[in-house]
Amino acid sequence: YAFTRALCRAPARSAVKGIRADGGPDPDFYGLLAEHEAYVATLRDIGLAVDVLDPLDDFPDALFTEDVALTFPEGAILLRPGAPSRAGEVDHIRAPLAARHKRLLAMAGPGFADGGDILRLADRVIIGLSARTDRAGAEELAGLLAELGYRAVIAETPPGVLHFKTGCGLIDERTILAVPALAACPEFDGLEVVLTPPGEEPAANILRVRDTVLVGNRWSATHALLAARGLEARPLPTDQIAHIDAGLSCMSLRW
Ligand code: CIR
Repeated sequence: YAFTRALCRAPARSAVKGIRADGGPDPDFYGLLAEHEAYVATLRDIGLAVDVLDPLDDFPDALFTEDVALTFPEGAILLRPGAPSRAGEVDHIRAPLAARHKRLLAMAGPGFADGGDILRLADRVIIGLSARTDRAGAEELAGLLAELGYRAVIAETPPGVLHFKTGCGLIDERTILAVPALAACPEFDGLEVVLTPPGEEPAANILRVRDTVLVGNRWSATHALLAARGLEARPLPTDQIAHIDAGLSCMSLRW
């Protein structure tokens, strides 16, 4: 999480039609825009150089740049997002990543993987299987990660959780915040697992950036828990992006 750069994409008007599992109401466009702007401003305030790509009206979910690629100081990997409506987003992130990374690898398929299912730890990368990331995709990705020097392990995402990181996020190198359904995840071996406070399961998608942890502003018990551990926790609004099943990690690629 010692990032220096991030790549985001401004929400298109079509973002209000982004995918949601529960068929709930559309978010408010201006509210969504404000949440995205607050997020970008916060990353910049923490010290990251953030580039914001132009909105893509044909791809409502394209503001969630995290899902279409993985980025590391050593290079980037283009993924194959598991939702058919998101597959075309990859073509639009290829050139921006090629301009910013010396090495650009790409999944060839036939499997799928979403960046929201990938959690990078100090010594390994967890790939969570989900409705978006299948075993063939996870195995291909593990091979590409090895080319960049990263060891991967494959984990299960609990049923009903969209992405692996919908249910967990890094507090620090040795500590993870997770929903109770992930408490016994074997791939968390060697880490301290801190559970989300009751009723605050959606808070699990925190984002550690340098010395700061971004947390949804609705989750006061989670904020208190992080602050009690001596962390600088910054609350950010996420109510509108939550309408389309997103949280804080989804809105950027970081390296
Ligand atoms: C989707 O279903 O793909 C978007 N509506 C939300 C993506 C959230 N991304 C993430 O958790 N990394």
